[in-house]
Amino acid sequence: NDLRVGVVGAGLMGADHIARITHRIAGAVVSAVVEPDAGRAAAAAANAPGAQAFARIEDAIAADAVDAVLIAVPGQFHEPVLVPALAAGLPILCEKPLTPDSASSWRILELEQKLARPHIQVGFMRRFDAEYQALRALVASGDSGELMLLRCAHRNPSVPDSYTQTMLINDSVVHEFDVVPWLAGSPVKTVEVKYPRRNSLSPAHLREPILVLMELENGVLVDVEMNVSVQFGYQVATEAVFEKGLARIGQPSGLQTWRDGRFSVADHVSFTTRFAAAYDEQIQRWVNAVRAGTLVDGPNAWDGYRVALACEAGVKALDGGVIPVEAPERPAFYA
Ligand code: ISE
Repeated sequence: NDLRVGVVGAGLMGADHIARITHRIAGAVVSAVVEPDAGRAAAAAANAPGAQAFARIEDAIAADAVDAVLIAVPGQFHEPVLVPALAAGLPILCEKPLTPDSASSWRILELEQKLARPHIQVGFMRRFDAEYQALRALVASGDSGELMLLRCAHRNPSVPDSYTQTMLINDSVVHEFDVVPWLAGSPVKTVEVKYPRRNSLSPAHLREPILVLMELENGVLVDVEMNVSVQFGYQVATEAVFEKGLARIGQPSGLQTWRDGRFSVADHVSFTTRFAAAYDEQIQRWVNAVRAGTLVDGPNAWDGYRVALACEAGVKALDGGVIPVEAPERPAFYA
């Protein structure tokens, strides 16, 4: 039987996941779309034939319309969906972040631990990108010697006016706070933020780009250029510096053209295409895990909590200083 997925939120990511599940994922259907905005709900319904529409997750659960929940509303609305979904014992794929801060993430961990096993996977899709996986395997193999530095670029063409200064950390660098420890096999110990000259093309209320410096427990140093007004397109790239060599991921790999005396390579303009294959892999593996009864195959709520702690340090670091990241003991439940 196909897994009946209820998608909560039919905005940019929700609509993308609805189309993905309907057209590209095996073993699952979108059985419910939970979206109070009628226009968005109608637009999403076109990609989810047969899905029921609900205004609230509680109604979808009461109607027994879903076997699993995919949460794609903005982060500040995750907790009110996670709570009833956990109470109903449903498996959950929750878009990043788990919740907006560590206190609310901790509350979710406490609720989840009442169940027999972890039910929440967090949508840090970079872990499913083939190049990120290859780089992680290279680090783990030791073939190039020890990893010493990671140089990360995270560039968005532009952001809407609703994007605030703290979102540089909570909405964007949040991805590096998940994927860097996963790549390097070591948690973030401290965070610092430096400001280069401001981009005059940034929205007036933003001071960016920023340079985020992380020191990991194992001594690896990481710099992240977080730039949300780079204009030309969307780019997420990493260079890893090892004792015996270098590795690079995220280079433009689109159509190459030669014309009028110029050579060019197509690059992405949005994360929806840059990470399309990673999103597909993430959702397919989650669906497989839920159908197999293991429920989670990727970053879990504990990872989401650790990222929330790193983000809190990152937000403090926006005001200066080298800020330590809290390092709590992992409950056996998440081992
Ligand atoms: C957005 O919310 C994402 O998750 C993207 O992956 C990231 O690149 C972007 O900066 C965020 O705003």
